[in-house]
Amino acid sequence: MKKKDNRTLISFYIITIFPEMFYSISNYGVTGKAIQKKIINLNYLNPRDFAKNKYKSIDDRPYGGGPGMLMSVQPLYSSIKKAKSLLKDAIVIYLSPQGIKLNQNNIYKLIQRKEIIFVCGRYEGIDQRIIDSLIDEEWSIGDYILTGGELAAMVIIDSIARFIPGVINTKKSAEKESFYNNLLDYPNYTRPKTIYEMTVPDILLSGNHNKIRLWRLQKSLEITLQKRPDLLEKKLFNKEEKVILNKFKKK
Ligand code: 4H6
Repeated sequence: MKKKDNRTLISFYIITIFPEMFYSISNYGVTGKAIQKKIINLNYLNPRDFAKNKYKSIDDRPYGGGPGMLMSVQPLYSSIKKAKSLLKDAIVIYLSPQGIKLNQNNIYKLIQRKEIIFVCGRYEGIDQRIIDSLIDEEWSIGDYILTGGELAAMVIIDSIARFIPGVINTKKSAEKESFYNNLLDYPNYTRPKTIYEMTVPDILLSGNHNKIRLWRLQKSLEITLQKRPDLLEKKLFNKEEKVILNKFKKK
C-alpha cells in the first residue's frame, strides 16, 4: 500500500457562479491528480448561495443606464467575505480585461503565496465598491475578452500547478520550458530516428552532452531572436550566450 501524504501546498477559494467549469482542471491530467491528492486545495463559493433576495437573483442593472447587467453587490460581497474568513492570509485577485497583464514572472511571484482567492466576474462585470473594498490585485491573462473570469482563473491555477512539487516530474522540467531565462524552447525530437522521410539532428544522437546542451542553447537563442526579439531586450546574457550571439552577428 502506498503511503498517503496530506501536504497541501496551496489553497484556493474560487468565487464563481459556475463552479462546475473547474471540472476541466480538477478531473483531468496532472492538475486533476494534484487537486484530488489535495496538494492543491481547490474550494468554491457560489454567490447564488449567499443571495438574500427572494428570487436568489445575482445580477442587476447598472446605475446610469447602458447595456447589460452587473453582478449584484450583496451575494458577491458576502461570498468574498466568507472566503476571506476561511483563508485568513489570502490575497484576493480579480480577473478582468482591465487588470495588469500576467506573464511568467508574475506566476513565479504568485507561487510564493499559500492562499489565493479568485473572484470570477460574469455579465458586464462587478460594482466598483467591491473592487475598492475587497480586491487586492486585478489581473488579466491577455488583451482579449471572455464571457467570465473562470477560464482566466483556470489558466492561472494551471500555470501555478506546474511549479508544485509532485505535479510535474521535476523542478527542472518546469524550468526547462519556454520563458525560463526569457528564452523560447529549443526544438524537441523523440523516436524513431527517421519517420515520414524526416530525421533527427545528428548531434542529439551523438551522446556528447555538452555539445547537445550548447546546440539547444543556440537553437533557443536563434528561435527567440526570430520569433520574439522583444524577450531578449530585458534579458541578461551569460558568457556562453554572448559567444553564440556574436557568432550569429558574424554570419
Ligand atoms: C470582469 C469584468 C478576464 C470580468 C468584466 C475576464 C477577460 C479576462 C469579466 C468582464 C473576462 C482576461 C464580462 C467584460 C463580459 C466583457 C469577465 N475577460 N467581462 N483577459 N471576462 O483576463 O464582458
